[in-house]
Amino acid sequence: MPLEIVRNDITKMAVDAIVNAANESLLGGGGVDGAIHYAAGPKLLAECKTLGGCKTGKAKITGGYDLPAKYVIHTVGPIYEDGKHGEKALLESCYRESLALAKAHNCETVAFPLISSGVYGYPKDQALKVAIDVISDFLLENEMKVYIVIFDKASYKIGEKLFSDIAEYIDDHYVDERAVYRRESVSIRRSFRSVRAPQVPDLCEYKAMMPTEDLDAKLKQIDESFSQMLLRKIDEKGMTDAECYKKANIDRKLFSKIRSDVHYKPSKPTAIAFAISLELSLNETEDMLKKAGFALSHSNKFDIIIEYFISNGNYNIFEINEALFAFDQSLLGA
Ligand code: AR6
Repeated sequence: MPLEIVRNDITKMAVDAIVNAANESLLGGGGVDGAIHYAAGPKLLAECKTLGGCKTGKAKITGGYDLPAKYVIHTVGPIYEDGKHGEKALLESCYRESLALAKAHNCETVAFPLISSGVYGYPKDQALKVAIDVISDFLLENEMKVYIVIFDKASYKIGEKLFSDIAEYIDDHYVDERAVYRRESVSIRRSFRSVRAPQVPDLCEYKAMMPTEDLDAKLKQIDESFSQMLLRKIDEKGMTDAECYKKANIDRKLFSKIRSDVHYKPSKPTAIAFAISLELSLNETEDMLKKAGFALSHSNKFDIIIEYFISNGNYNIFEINEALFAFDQSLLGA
């Protein structure tokens, strides 16, 4: 998954670069800045002293010293006043500048804290949205693995409205499937007693009833594997492979594996990620999942959240992942 949201202490991340939410002096402070300086040791401060500070919205890079990360990218987020003082543009710039520096230093893995969302007061849900938007735009054009590191669960909040809508949807749809199975099997037994088996037309009769091209296409699809269906759908949607796997938050290597192995069986989150990327309807999503041996169920919160987004026509994988994270579910992607 090129973009992943994880709960961790950023000083523990073994990545090429971690990003520091610093202040303009670059001489250390509290919050994540204090933690990074503490973990990196005094040589970090010594190097920072040579940099001549950093303007809000800009970024500078140093070594990582005693950290597991090779580099620290120091960026200065805006102090949030009321959202009308250019805070959003400055925060976007922090992510863009940091990513550009990481790219210039050939970093393959980068971890960000939620810049400005602590002492600087940027509302956490909005800070997260800015992070996700800028990083996902960047990943459409660049190969990199980026982590957004959330320090504590409380700092992670999807919009109240979205949260309560999803919670309501889960309440309405969550069922104990065993109870449904018992109910259904009773009614199936009853209907068996009262109804005679219907006369099923044979294949030739079906053929006569349907336009042959349609039927031939449908018959071919019965034996289609997951990989074949995926490639067919990519063509039908007029997408390129790269557009599809990037939108699915799947990395290129995994996509190549699926492309070259006609019998590849993806994990359920990966299969769903492709369905979301292709903007499949609920029925098509079910079809695609079946090819990989899965189904959507109403006894599973993960599935209901996916169903919620598909039925609302919201195919933004990053928003879906925010919601899955908020409900403690595993995320979509590889
Ligand atoms: N790992 C990951 N995230 C963390 C960690 C950690 N170890 N510690 C805190 N956070 P803040 P700002 C989260 O206040 O708002 C400093 O004094 C935290 O929960 O560190 O940009 C600087 O010197 C929050 O969500 O940075 C500046 O003066 C996020 O990191 C000023 O604070 C950012 O909180 C910058 O303020």
